[in-house]
Amino acid sequence: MNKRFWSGLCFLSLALTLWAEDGSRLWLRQTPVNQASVCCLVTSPMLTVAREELAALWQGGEVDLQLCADETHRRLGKEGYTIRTSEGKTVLGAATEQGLLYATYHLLRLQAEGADCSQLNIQEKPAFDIRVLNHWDNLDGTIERGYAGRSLWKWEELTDSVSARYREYARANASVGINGTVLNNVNASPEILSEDYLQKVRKLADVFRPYGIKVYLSVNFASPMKLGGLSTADPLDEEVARWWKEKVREIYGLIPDFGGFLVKANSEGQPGPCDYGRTHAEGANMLAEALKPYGGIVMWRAFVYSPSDADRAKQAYLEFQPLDGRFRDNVMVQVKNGPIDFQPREPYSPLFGAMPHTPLMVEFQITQEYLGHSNHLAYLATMWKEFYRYVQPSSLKGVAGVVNVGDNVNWCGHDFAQANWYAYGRLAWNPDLSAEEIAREWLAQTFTTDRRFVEPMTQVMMESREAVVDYMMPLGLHHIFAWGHHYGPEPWCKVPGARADWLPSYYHQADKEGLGFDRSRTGSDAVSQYPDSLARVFDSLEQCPEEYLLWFHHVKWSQKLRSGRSLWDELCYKYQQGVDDVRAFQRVWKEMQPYVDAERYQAVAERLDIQAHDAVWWKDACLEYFRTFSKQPYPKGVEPPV
Ligand code: GCW
Repeated sequence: MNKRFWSGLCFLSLALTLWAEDGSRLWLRQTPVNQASVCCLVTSPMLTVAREELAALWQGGEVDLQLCADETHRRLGKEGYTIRTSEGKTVLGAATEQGLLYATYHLLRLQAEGADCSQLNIQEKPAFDIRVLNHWDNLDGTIERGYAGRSLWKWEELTDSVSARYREYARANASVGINGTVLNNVNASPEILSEDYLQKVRKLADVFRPYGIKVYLSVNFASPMKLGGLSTADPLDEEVARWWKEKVREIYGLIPDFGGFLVKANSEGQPGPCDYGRTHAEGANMLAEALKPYGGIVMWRAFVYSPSDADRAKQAYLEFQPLDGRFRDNVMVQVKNGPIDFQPREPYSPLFGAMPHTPLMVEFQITQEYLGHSNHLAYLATMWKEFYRYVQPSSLKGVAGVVNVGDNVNWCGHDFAQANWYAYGRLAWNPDLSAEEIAREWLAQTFTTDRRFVEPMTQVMMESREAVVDYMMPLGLHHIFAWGHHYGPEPWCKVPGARADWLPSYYHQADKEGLGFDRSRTGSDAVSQYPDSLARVFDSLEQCPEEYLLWFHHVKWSQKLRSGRSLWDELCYKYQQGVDDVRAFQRVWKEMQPYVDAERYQAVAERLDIQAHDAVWWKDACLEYFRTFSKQPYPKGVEPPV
């Protein structure tokens, strides 16, 4: 067979690969043109990555990578950078290699979006030093709350075989400025600290290093007992402290730039310092001391809810706020964005702002545990921006995102779920970016720069999370999910022997008078955990933002809301609105067919069908159930269940 035949075949298979679009390339879809001339006087693994990316993809002529020690670049810190056009060349400058890597991805992003790159003058610096992903991946390959296949980490193949996806994963993260990853579930197996697993972790760290990604591990607080054979894990026991110091020394011997530990302690059955009558601070500080000489940190989660009968929304605050100022400086307390648990909508957790002497991190959930898993299109940047309306980014040291990736070909299950991974990274770098501009840039890179696609789909993305709130839990309702899997509705759920605060009736409090959890001053008084000015607003039935109404108040069915409708009617309209919105998304998507490859078009269309079906399911189930209390008919314009 001759050469022409083979090259024809190669061309055909390339064309087929491009045509059979599989979503695996995420937002990094530029085709190599190999025409840039890249100048960089220093060599290192990280700069090799930057240079190769530019050499392959950049189409704007000569580009210069410069390590700079001047005042401007020193002020931009260890990850900031500049991008300038100077004498016809594009010059990337930074005080560090990592800065140059980020500058590289910034420049390539501009090109991919179709921006004018001929006169650039950019200065960037991340808002937070710590921008990490949290994987809830178990060592057996399953993922807690993961909806995109099994874990990316093929522990059984490591260290012999290193999957090519590890590099792609690191590249995707670096392209949006994520600089760390916690590899394993916070419900942590002690095994992760065994010699065997640490060798595997080291392999991953080696792949991630040139992309500026540090590796962290979740640790089980009882590891000294379960792995080390000690009789206690009491943080004040000298032998326990020594065990951790030894373990940390071993880790840094393998991974010199290891990031540190993430700990879920005394929460949902996990061991912790309180088992020995010690505080969270005592537990965290013991680990922090072991990590300190190496520059490592402890991220100590505040997701706790004691079996006390206080309103669950108050419990993390009650347990952690009194510990303010008692943590070592390399401990970050990691607080979920809301006081309960990643609901479609929650007010922010009152711990933010209440621990001024403790470095805090916010934990967001990128994986859609409570937002339709990877079946529903829900763009979450709008939710995270809502958090920043109340919480100053400058009051935080870092951000963590419970990520949605698995080993599915398209990483996240739903093609649009990739946008949440992307947006998480972009907002971790700069929380001032708008959700809308992030949606636009993601769409342009992931699908097409054609405005006829980008504009309507930006609109869909921007409305999508509110639609989910409307068809699942409007007006401040929360946690009326089906038991365990948290996918569908189950406001009526009863599980004999279950904790009251694990049952939906605890949260919705429906009765013949009305609906909602009374957290006002005359109720559970959760409002008082907020700063005075806000506490007053949340406390008042008239002033409370309606999106939080049933979170803070038990409201009469007949109560008139701002629309002039009664609570019951408004509730019905909101559920209907959610359903109508998803139907509108379906219609828009149909019109997008000419701009999208067949495979992704079909995949998204199928998921929108599921979402539309689920929206009706939620509406019917919730309204029929609440109607047993309200005893009212469906108002005009709201479809009764069939
Ligand atoms: O959201 C809840 C989840 C648990 C999770 C826990 C946590 C990892 O339902 O699956 O456990 O929160 O954040 O620790």
